[in-house]
Amino acid sequence: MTQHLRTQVAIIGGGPSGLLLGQLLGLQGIDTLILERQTRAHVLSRIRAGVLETGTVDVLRRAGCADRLEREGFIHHGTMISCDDDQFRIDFEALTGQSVTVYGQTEVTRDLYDARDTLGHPTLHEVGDVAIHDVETDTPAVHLTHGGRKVQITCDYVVGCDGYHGVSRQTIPGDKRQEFEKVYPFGWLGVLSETPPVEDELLYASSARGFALCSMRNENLSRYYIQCPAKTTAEAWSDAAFWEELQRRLPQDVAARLITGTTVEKSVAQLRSFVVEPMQWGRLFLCGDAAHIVPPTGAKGLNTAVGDVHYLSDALIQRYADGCTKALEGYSATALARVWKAERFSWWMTSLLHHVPAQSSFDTRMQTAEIAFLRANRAAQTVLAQNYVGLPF
Ligand code: FAS
Ligand code: PHB
Repeated sequence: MTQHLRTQVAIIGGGPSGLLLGQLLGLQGIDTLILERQTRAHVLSRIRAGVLETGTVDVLRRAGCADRLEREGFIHHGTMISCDDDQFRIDFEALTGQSVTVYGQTEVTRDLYDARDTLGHPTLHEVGDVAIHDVETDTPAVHLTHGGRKVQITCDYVVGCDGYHGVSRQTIPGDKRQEFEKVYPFGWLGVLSETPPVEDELLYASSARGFALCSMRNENLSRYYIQCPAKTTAEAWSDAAFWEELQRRLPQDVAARLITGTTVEKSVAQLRSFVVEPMQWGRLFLCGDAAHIVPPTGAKGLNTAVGDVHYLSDALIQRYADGCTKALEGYSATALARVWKAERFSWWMTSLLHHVPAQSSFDTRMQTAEIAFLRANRAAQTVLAQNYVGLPF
């Protein structure tokens, strides 16, 4: 027995991209149906991004989902950068007049789910066998299984918000899509610890032993990362080994102040840069990690996803308001213009601060010289600050 459903916009993926798109469209009376492979609890168990650009906060405010963020988020007016024992600050406020907000992606996703509950639009969790059909017609469809039944959804548009491993990108014919990828020869080993952050702001540390990042979620929950070999597993690292390696990559005065403790989460993220072109095909549109991936060094993953949702939601709202499809037809070009700038910045920050295992002594000198130039040059610091706080939509 097949269940037949109808909606205006079918959204595949109930992560931040899908939930935010559903919220912005729903507030304008546009029907959406979100299809999520995992349980809600599983989605909310993920520990990912931590830094929100100014523009991201503005979009969340427009979506009516920024109340808790404004109460509990931490405004950061700058960030620290260190090279071995030397450190300096990039003053976002002085250089750009803007700041960033530290507020975990997990909390953003929780707020978006709560908002969807209030909106009352449907989300199907634990769906399977999602397949997208007829996107080159005016009547696209999504077929899936849910609760042991076959489900067929007819809709006006399909939006793939299903991340890097989702199905939507593959729906664009192989000879019509172009993929750009760089896989980095290292990963990030990240921990959450119920300890006070070592600094009031983030610290991006470059050292001969490799990269480290000191971040946080609140005054008693810290987020730390160290660059690790690509094939490392979290299980291979004891807490003691992690803390010792982190301290060896930080300036000595910072390492001396580090408060260690039992980690409550430990995971390894592989690092890659990836973009697919185009980000639309017929009545299928891609948002977020379904279309692009960045190494987390520049804190651009979630923020670039929000940029896509900003453009696509505006285009769909216009189409349903007055039938004009001009912005919809131009979505991919508009979104990619901002995506590639985020890709460049993320690649640049990653190349600057990480030591590739087999890099030459000349490459190491180039990194040292670039960090020294950044330390001393206001124009160079302004370029980093403008990209970090977020380029305009
Ligand atoms: P997501 O991957 O978050 O969500 C996609 C959703 O689609 C998932 O819930 C998935 O279950 C679902 N899905 C997949 N296939 C499906 C199917 N066939 N049918 C139905 N549903 C399906 N960014 C930062 O800025 N800073 C960071 O520190 C950072 N750390 C990260 C660490 C890891 C391990 C990962 C994977 C990413 C990290 N990111 C980070 C990037 C991350 O934050 C993404 O940019 C963000 O999750 C993008 O959100 P979505 O586009 O919604 O994709
Ligand atoms: C985090 O807090 O998880 C975080 C912050 C900044 C980054 C990456 C991750 O660049």
